[in-house]
Parts: sequence; structure tokens; C-alpha cells
Amino acid sequence: MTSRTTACGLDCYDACKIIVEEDRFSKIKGDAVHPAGNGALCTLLNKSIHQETRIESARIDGQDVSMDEAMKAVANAFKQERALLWRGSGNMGVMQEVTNLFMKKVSGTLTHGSLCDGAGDAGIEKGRGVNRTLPIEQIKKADTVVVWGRNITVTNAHMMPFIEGKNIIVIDPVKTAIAKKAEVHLQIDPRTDYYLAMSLARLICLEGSQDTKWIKKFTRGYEAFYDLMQKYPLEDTLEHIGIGEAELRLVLNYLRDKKVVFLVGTGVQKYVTGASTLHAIDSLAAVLGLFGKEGSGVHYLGNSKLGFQNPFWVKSETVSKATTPFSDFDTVLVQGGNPAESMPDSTRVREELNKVENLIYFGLYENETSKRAKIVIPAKTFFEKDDVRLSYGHQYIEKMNRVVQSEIGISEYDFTKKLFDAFGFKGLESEASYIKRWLGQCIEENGHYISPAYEEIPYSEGFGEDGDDVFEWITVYDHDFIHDEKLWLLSPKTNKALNTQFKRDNKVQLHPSLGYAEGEMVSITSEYGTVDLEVVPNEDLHLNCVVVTSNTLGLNILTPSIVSDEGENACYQEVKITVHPHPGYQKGSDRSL
Ligand SMILES: Nc1nc2c(c(=O)[nH]1)N[C@H]1C(S)=C(S)[C@@H](COP(=O)(O)OP(=O)(O)OC[C@H]3O[C@@H](n4cnc5c(=O)[nH]c(N)nc54)[C@H](O)[C@@H]3O)O[C@H]1N2
Ligand SMILES: Nc1nc2c(c(=O)[nH]1)N[C@H]1C(S)=C(S)[C@@H](COP(=O)(O)OP(=O)(O)OC[C@H]3O[C@@H](n4cnc5c(=O)[nH]c(N)nc54)[C@H](O)[C@@H]3O)O[C@H]1N2
Ligand code: SF4
Ligand SMILES: [Mo]
Repeated sequence: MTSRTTACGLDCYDACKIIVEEDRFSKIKGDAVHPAGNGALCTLLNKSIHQETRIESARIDGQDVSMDEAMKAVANAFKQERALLWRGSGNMGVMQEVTNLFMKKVSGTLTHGSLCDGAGDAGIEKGRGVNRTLPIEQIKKADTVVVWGRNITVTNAHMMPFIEGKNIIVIDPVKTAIAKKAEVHLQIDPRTDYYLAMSLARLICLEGSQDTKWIKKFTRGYEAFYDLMQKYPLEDTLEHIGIGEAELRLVLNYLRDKKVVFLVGTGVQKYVTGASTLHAIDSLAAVLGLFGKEGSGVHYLGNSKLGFQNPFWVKSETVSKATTPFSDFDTVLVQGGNPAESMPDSTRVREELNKVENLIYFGLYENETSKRAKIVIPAKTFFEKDDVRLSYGHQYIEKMNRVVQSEIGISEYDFTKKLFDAFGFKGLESEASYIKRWLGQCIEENGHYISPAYEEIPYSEGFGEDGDDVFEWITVYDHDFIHDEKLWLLSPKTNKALNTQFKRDNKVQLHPSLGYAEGEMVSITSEYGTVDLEVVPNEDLHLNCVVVTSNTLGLNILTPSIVSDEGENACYQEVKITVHPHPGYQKGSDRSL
């Protein structure tokens, strides 16, 4: 019996190590002794990924062709003047970026900014200079864990053993599974996290529980931060946030003189204000002196490439990923992504994609993007190629090995090599040498590869790239509360899908008080469009929001083409909606009874 290892390539905090026995998918399992895993994989890996129908043949204009023919057409398309590579996060292996090297040779355009964590990341960098991952071992040493806009039982299940037995505080407009187990659940209004962080910081300073010694030594601009806090009188602010002072004071008991970890997710920063929110949460942590100490800190999606010299980094023209003007280009290569559904404002995106002369889709599954493509190139799954898996949730790095042989598809490296050959370009090294260059930069310890940026306790010396700088407080905020009759549209993840991969859905979760029945069809309308969805009543929601999970067909017809104040991030939740009975739905008349 052979037993080989690889790592999960799906876009997820956990980056699980996988053991494959007998080269059969039915025999894959997690590695029970891996520091970040517990032997179990999630249902996406146990089931979904094996059931999904993949694209088996290359296509040109809807006709199946050989891979060679299709790659010739790709090479021809890149002879056009204006070419763009739009890469999604369908596979988190570092080899995805090898295609940058070809784009550089043809003076093509890449993207900057993010659909995901970019606003929060920018807010963290403003305070700390660099976004280092808090090691999971430190989380294990905390007394209190504040789960803040992260749905950990769904998106980060391998975190659960690390927070067992701790005081759990949850801050979320939805009573999530972890909120039901928490000591305190602050069910706040969406998009008020900034104010909550500032109010908590203010209370701590009012009662004199701030870490003055640490603040003096490691921070700059405290007076201006103090002035900003004073702008938010407690009573008014709490009314907007939608919680009472007693609840807030209860939370203080779990923060004061404790080792505290904030587990912050993407939920708090899918707004134009997202960077300020993370900066304010970091500032709250700084008031408590939580940086650079054992069992404390803020854990967000870390910068997984920090500390690496990236052999695929190229200097090139870029356009914003969240608002890409596709129709400015003659040739667009979409790799590992599904922008026609995952980007905000699908109507605009689809119209633009329809105008691209040579739209190339390089991926695994059919979707709204593949449907529009002139050339379709089937990819290899992460089981079928060699790669290196970094993680934004922990410091461990895994070599991904080819554990399945398949005739289908082409790897990103071979795709790039074919294009280098077709154009007669020089300078592409072997695949093995790139993988060695990535792994060669890692720390090797107890049989594990660890990120070169790893520090047992980050920021213990100080902040910035080299630890010789200080923490910068948040001192400016130019936004206000948004209150009206409309409902916030929240779009968290689900355990049945990985963004738009695997199970798709057509449901909207509504609070029962809105009066719609289970299974009823409703029209959800925003400033940007309307989508018809089936109702699932959910009394765990805050009264002023609805939930449509991010695997839902048509969801992004409702979302805006705007980017965050900082970090050029998509703002999926900077949108309010109204709900109407679907005109054609008969049973809906029941609700007036
Ligand atoms: N099974 C599964 N796992 C995944 C993914 C997947 O699609 N499926 N996707 C992966 C990816 S790409 C990412 S980026 C991560 C993201 O993983 P998370 O960081 O967990 O992000 P979300 O699933 O969007 O959940 C965010 C939580 O924030 C809450 N929330 C929404 N708005 C607000 C707000 O204004 N304030 C506060 N305090 N909370 C709010 C939501 O109710 C939800 O509980 O998950 C990864 N893991
Ligand atoms: N409304 C709303 N929209 C959102 C979000 C939200 O919270 N709300 N979340 C956003 C977030 S956090 C993210 S990260 C983005 C994700 O958005 P995208 O990056 O577009 O990811 P997916 O939609 O999952 O599409 C991934 C595609 O990659 C392809 N693929 C998988 N593996 C490979 C491979 O090895 N090679 C190649 N070439 N292709 C492969 C598959 O065919 C799949 O269709 O979505 C964003 N969209
Ligand atoms: S999707 Fe996440 S939890 Fe599931 S196996 Fe992959 S890395 Fe682990
Ligand atoms: Mo993401």
C-alpha cells in the first residue's frame, strides 16, 4: 500500500495536509499529527470535490478541440496588443502565479486589489506596518477568544480545537453556531464594528485599564486616537450599534487583565470602511497591550507570502481586480476564477466580458465565465500537479504532490511553458526548480516547513518590516451610520461550497418577522439589480439584514462596483435591499391570512 501526502488547494484558512492511501480518492484523510489539523477533512474534500463534473476537453467557439489546437489559439490571442490576466483564488498553490512570467514577456496587464481580505489587510498595515499571522499556538494559550465577523464552524473548522475551554465572545449580526456556544454574543447592526471597537477602547481608557507602559513604549499618536474616541458619546453610539451598555460592560470582564485573541474574519470589512474597521480593532487590541505578548493578539487573514522572495513577481501594468474594465482588452485570460459570478455587479461584468474578442477561460468547472469564453482550457486539479501551499491562517507550509495521474487538463506550469515555446521566449526555469526555490526559503522544524516570516510571538520587538517601528493608532474616520428602512445584504460562506465552486444555491434567509413562508419565492432588489430567490426563514438573523450565501446564483447582480477607501477591495456588503413577494408566486397569498 502506498501512502502519499499533499495539501488542500482550496481557498480556506486551514490549508489541511492530506494523506492519500492507495492513490484513491476514497482513501484520503487529514493528517492527525499535523499541528494545524486533527485528522479530519471537511465535507468539501470528503465529498463535493469528487462529485463535481469537470471540463474534460478544450474548446474553441463551443467545439471540442485537442489541447494542442487550443493552446495554438491561446498563443495567437496573445499576439493581440492589449492582454489581461485575471486570476481568481480557485487554487491557492504558489504555482498559480507562474503565468505572470508569460504576461511580463508580452507586456500584458495584471490586477491589483482584492475580492476578499484586502480592506482589512490595508487597515492592519496602517497600524502594524506588516500583516503577520498570529501563530495558532498562541491562540491556544489565550483566556478569551473574541470571534469577530468570522463564521469559524463553517470557514475555519480546524480552529475549533484551539479555542476549546476558553471564554468565547462573538460579535456578529447573525447568531452563528459559535455564537450559540458563546459567553456573550453581541448581535450588532451590520457595518458598526468600527464604532464598537472605539466604544470598547473608550470604556477601557475611562476606567483606566489600558496598558500605559506598553502604549508609551510601542505606539505613536495616542493623543489623536484619544481625541477620536471622544467623538463617540457612549449612549448615542451604542444605540446605533444596537446593543446595551450592560452587554458591553459584560464583555469588558473578559478583556480586562486577560490574554485575549481576536479572531477577525472578512465579514467586518466587506464595506468601503473595511480598512478603518480593522485599524480600529487593532487599536482596541493596542489599548489592551495585546501585541507582542504570549496568548494574545489579532488573528486575521495573514499575508502568506510575507518573508518570501517570490520568483513569479513581475512589474507590470495593473487594473483594479474588483472593478476590472474587461472590455478595454482584446484578450483576457481568466485563470482559476469565475469573475462573471464572483465579482461584484455581475450585470456590468457580464456585459464587459461579452465584448472581449478573445476571452480565455482556464479552469476546472463550467460556470457563467466559461460559458462566455471563446477558448476553454481545462485545468488539472491540485491532486494532479506539484505545488506549494502557503496559508493565511497559520504558519505551516506544505509541499503539494501529484497523487493522481490524469489525462485531463494542463497544469499552470505546462500552460506557461507551451506559451514560452510558441513565442520562442527564454528564461523559464524547470517546475522543480521553482518549487525548490519556494520550499528552500522556509524554516524547517520538526519535519515541517514554516513560513520564513514566522515569529513565535509577532511584534514582540516592535512593528514594521524589521520590528524597529511603532504601532500607529487610528486617528481619522470620515463615515457615518447608515439607517433606513432597507435591509443589509450579508453574503457569508456556506459549508456546501467554496465560493462559486461545488453546490450552488437559490435561497435567501429572512427573519420570520418579515412574514414570508418557507419555500416562497421573493424578489430581492438593490440599486444594482433584482434576483428572485426562495425563502428560508431564519430567526437567528438580526432584524435589519438578510443572508444570501456566496454560492448563490445571481447574488452579485445585487452588489456594487465600488472599492474600499483603502486596499482596493470589493465592497460586497455596502448595499441595502428590499424584499417583495414574487409576482408569479401563488402560494405567497397565504401570508396575508
Ligand atoms: N466552507 C467554506 N469555507 C470557506 C469558504 C467557502 O466558500 N466555504 N471561503 C473561504 C474564503 S475565500 C474566505 S475569504 C474565508 C472567509 O471566511 P469568514 O471570515 O468566516 O467570512 P464569511 O463566511 O463571509 O463570514 C463572515 C461572518 O461575518 C458575519 N458578518 C457579516 N457582516 C458583518 C458585520 O458587519 N459585522 C460583523 N461583526 N460580522 C458580520 C457573518 O454573519 C458571518 O458569520 O472563508 C474561506 N473558507
Ligand atoms: N457577494 C459576495 N461575493 C463574493 C464574496 C462574498 O463574500 N460575497 N467573497 C469573495 C471572496 S472572499 C473571494 S476569495 C472570491 C472568490 O472568487 P473566485 O476567485 O472567482 O473563485 P471561485 O468563484 O471559487 O472560482 C474558482 C474557479 O477556479 C477554478 N479552479 C479551481 N482549481 C483550479 C486550478 O487548479 N487551476 C485553474 N486554472 N483553475 C482552477 C474552478 O473552475 C473555479 O470555477 O469571491 C468573492 N465573491
Ligand atoms: S477546504 Fe479547508 S477545511 Fe476543507 S480540507 Fe480544504 S483546507 Fe481543510
Ligand atoms: Mo476569500
